[in-house]
Amino acid sequence: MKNSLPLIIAFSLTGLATTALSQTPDADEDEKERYTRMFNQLDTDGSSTLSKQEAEPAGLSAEDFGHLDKNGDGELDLDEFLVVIPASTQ
Ligand SMILES: [Ca+2]
Ligand SMILES: [Ca+2]
Repeated sequence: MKNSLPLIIAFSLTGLATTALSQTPDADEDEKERYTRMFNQLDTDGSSTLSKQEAEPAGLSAEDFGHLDKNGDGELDLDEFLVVIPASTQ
């Protein structure tokens, strides 16, 4: 008798293939990419959102977290996280 294998859902490494924007290096885009990479590194469980625990290593206090979590679902998605990018670094 053959067992049907249960589906293994592998969330690790969701290949977010961002197009390389190397031709027109935009400072803004560069920052965004850097923070996006940081976001992905912080997202240790690969849920595409940051829990409070995951955001902690980035230096976000629970209070900061609350401010950033605009929709109040207790997680930071990438859009919410990218708000931390300094508007202009002069
Ligand atoms: Ca996560
Ligand atoms: Ca949220």
